Amino acid sequence: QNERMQWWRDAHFGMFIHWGLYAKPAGEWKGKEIEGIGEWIMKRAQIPAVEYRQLAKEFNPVKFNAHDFVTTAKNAGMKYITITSKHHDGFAMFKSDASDYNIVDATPYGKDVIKALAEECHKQGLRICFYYSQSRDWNELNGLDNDWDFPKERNFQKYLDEKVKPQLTELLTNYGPVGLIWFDTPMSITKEQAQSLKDLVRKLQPECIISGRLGGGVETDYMSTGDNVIPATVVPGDWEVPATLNNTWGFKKNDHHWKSPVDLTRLLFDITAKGGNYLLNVGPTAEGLIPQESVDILAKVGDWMKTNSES
Ligand code: JFZ
Repeated sequence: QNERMQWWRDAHFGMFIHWGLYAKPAGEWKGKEIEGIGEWIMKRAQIPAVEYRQLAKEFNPVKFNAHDFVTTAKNAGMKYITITSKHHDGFAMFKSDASDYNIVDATPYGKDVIKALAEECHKQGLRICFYYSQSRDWNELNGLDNDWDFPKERNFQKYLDEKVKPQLTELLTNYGPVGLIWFDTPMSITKEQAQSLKDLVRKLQPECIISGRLGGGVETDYMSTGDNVIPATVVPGDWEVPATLNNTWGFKKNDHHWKSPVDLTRLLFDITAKGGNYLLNVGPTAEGLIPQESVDILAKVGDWMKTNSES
């Protein structure tokens, strides 16, 4: 446990990346602005899965450059990157044999961005980590939480066996050493089901950390606070604050509510002083760019830390 956690405790600061098909509508569906966080647009607008899937046919992030992503993180002082390998919409940002609803098989782009990012992280000395939505999957008959397309009766175990476990196996086999798996919104996962996911991660990569949102009451390696929630006092143990730079995780073209570099620097010190890690999010566009505002803000956070730690 201690050995597995050491790099993470030393890291303090990481980059969260929410990137997927939802970057294409960017908060707007059929000319209407959809309220709420960008990556939830499918549910918020109750978009039928057959319709949402069409987004893949237009997803072509030709401006994506793994080197730029990792450099942006590194210059901000971040030591790890946690990227959405599959969010609640069910679309995999990596090549998957378990489901052809993935960036290589279903888009004109046809390249595995997770692979490019993992390789670049290994090269630049950052840890690559994967967010994976294990319960919610709005694209699958047997995944949880799509009640506008699919009947209430579902075989969640079948979804776990046929999609989640094979994809976790791919993620933990094809991309070298993985820093951690960030599970999310466990919903009705049972203890046995959660334990079987934990066992799988441990079997494939014993050094891989497991985040706090696995579910089923199963013990994980560290706790996540509520999103953007900072505890009032020093908290013992290992914990992390996942936080947004504006008011969304996934890209929304009309969200310009950016936090200032000085506020972010204060938050970073506040969190680390209380013993936690700060996982700060960027939401790349459908073209594959981290929004310029985010890049500029992170550069200033990095500058601030550098100038104040020298001399
Ligand atoms: C989840 C996701 O639904 C969301 O899209 C995003 O990925 C975020 C990082 O995680 O949302 C949550 C999950 C847990 C809490 C709040 C939002 N929580 O425990 O307070």
